Amino acid sequence: MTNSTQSAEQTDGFHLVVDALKHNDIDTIFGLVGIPITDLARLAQAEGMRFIGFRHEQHAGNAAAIAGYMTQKPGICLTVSAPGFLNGLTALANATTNCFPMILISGSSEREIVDLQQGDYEEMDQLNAAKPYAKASYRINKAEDIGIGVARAIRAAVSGRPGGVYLDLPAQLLAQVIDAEHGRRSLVKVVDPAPRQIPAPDAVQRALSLLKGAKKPLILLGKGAAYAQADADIRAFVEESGIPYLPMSMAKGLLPDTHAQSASAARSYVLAEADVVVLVGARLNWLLAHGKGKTWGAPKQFIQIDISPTEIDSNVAIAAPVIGDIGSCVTALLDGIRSGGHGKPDPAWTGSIAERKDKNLTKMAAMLAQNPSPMNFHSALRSIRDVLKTRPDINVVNEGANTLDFARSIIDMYEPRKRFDSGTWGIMGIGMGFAIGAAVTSGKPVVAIEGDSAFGFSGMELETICRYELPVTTIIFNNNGVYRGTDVNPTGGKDVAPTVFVKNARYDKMIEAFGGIGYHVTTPEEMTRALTEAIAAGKPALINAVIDETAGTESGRLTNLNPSTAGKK
Ligand code: ADP
Ligand code: TZD
Repeated sequence: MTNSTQSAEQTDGFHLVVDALKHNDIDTIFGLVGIPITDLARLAQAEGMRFIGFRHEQHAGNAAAIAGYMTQKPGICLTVSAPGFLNGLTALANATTNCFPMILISGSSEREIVDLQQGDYEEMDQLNAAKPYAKASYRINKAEDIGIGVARAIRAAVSGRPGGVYLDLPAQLLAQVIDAEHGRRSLVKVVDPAPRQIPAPDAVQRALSLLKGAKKPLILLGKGAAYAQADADIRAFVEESGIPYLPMSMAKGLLPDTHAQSASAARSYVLAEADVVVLVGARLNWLLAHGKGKTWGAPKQFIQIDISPTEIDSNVAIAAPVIGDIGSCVTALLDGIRSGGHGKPDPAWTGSIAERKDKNLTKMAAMLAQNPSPMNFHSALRSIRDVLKTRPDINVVNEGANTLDFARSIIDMYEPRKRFDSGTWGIMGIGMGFAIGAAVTSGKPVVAIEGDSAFGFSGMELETICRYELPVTTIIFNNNGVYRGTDVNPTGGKDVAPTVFVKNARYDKMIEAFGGIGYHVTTPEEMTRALTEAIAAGKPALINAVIDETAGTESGRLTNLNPSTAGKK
C-alpha cells in the first residue's frame, strides 16, 4: 500500500491506547472503571491484556507502582476523571517519591467545559493538579498522537531517576476515529527506554582513591540498588572489597541478610564509626538521619552512586559523587578494585563489627525465644521468620509502626526485590495494593505483615485478592489500635481515645465474606501452623494474630519525630 492510499479500515482512540501499550510490551493494567474509560478496560482485556480491577484507585496505583519497581517497566494505573484521578494521585506521588516507575492514565472531561469551569461531570484540571506530584505530566489531544504520547510517558517514567508520570486522556480523544493504517504507523516502540549512563572515569578514580585510604569503610545499599537489577555486580563489589554493608529496608535480600558482611545487627555502631561510606542508590533523607548528627558520630566522607546528579550534596557535602546507572558505576568501581591493589578492610574494623553483631544477635535471640501470653511482636515474628526461611521466593509486604519496625529487623530476606514497604514517606495504605501488584507480577506467593491500623487503609481489596484468587496471605498484628490499644479518654467520656479501635476485632471474618480462608491465632504455634497451611494452599488467606495490646510504642521507632515524645526515652 502506498502512502497516498487510504485503507477503508478505521480505528479510534480506545484501540490506539491499547495498541500503543501492547506495542511496548505492557501486558497488565491495574485500575477501576467508569466514564470515560470503561470501554478502554474492556478493550484491553479483549485484546489479551490483563486488567486487574480494584475497589479504590489508590490501591490500583500502588499495585502499578510496585510492578514498576519489580520489573523496570512502568506499571499502569487506569482511572476515571476527577475523584478517581485524585484517588490515584496519592499512589502516583508515592511512586515519584520512592523512584518507582508508573504511569497514571486518567480519563478526563471535556476540555472546553473544564477550562471555562462550566461544571462538567467530574470536572477537574487534572493535568495541572498532577504536575507537582509527578515526574512528568502529559495530555494527548489527537488520536494520531497517542503513539508518541504513550512513548513519551514510558520514557519519562523509566529513564534517569524513575518516577510517576501522569497521562491525561480526554473523553473526546478516546472516541476520535482515524484511518487504521495511519494509526498503525503512528505507534512508537520505545528503543532503549532507560539508557545506561556510564560514570566519568575521573569520578570513578576519585571514589577509588578515597576508598583506598579508608580505615573503616562501609557500603550502604538502598532500594535504588535493588531496582537497578545489577545483583551480581553489587554482590561482587561487596564481596571482593570485603567492606561491611548495610541494606536499607527494601534493599534487604540484595545479598542474603545472613551474609557474613552484613552489619545490620551492628547498625548504630557502623553508622557512627565508619570513616568512608559508599552510598549505592540510597538518599541521605530522614531514613538516614540526613547524614549528620549523633547517628553518624565520627566525621566521615561519602562516596555517592546515583543516577540523579542533583541528589548529590542534598544534605551533606559529598566528597566523591559517582553519577551514572548503578550497574555501570559498580562495575567501574569493581574493575578499579580488581586492578588497583585495594586491600581488604582492617581486621580491627571488621572484627569489632563482628563482636557487636554477636552481642546484639544473642540479645535478640533471647528476646525472640520468649513466649509471653498474649503474644507480642517478637514471638509472633519469630514464627513468621521461621516459616519464611523455608520459602525465600516469597514476596513480603510490610506496613504499620511497630509491626514495620520489628518485622524489618526480624524477618530475613534472601532474594532481591522481595520486600516492599512504607518506603520513603512512611505511608500507611500500601499493603493490599503492593500485595496484589507483587502477586500478579511475580506469580509467587505474597505474605503481607500488617499493623491493624495500616491494614485498614486498603482492607477492602481483600475482595480483589479473592476475586483474582491470588496467593496472598495477610497477617494482621491485632493490638486493638494505632500503635497499641490501651490509651484512655482522659475525660472519661464515651468516645474511646484517638488511637483505639474496636477490641478483639475478627479481621479473619472479613476475608471469609469473599470466600477466602480466615485464621484466628493467639500463640506462635498457631501462627506457624496457619501460615504454613496458608502458603501451601496458595489461596487468599488472612491470619488475625492477637498481639498484646500493651506491647507497641507510640510511633514505633519514630519517637524522635513525634513532637510530644521527641527527646523523651
Ligand atoms: P532507600 O530508601 O532504600 O534509602 P532511596 O529511595 O532513598 O533508597 O534512594 C534511591 C536512589 O536510587 C535515588 O536517589 C535514585 O535516584 C537512585 N536510583 C534509582 N535507580 C537507579 C539506577 N538505576 N541507577 C542509579 N541510581 C538509581
Ligand atoms: N496516614 C497515612 C497515610 N500514613 C501514616 N503514616 C499515618 C497516617 C500515621 N501512621 C503511622 O505513621 S503508623 C500508623 C499510622 C496511622 C499505624 C500504626 O498502627 P498499626 O501498627 O496498628 O498499623 P502497630 O504495629 O500497632 O504500631
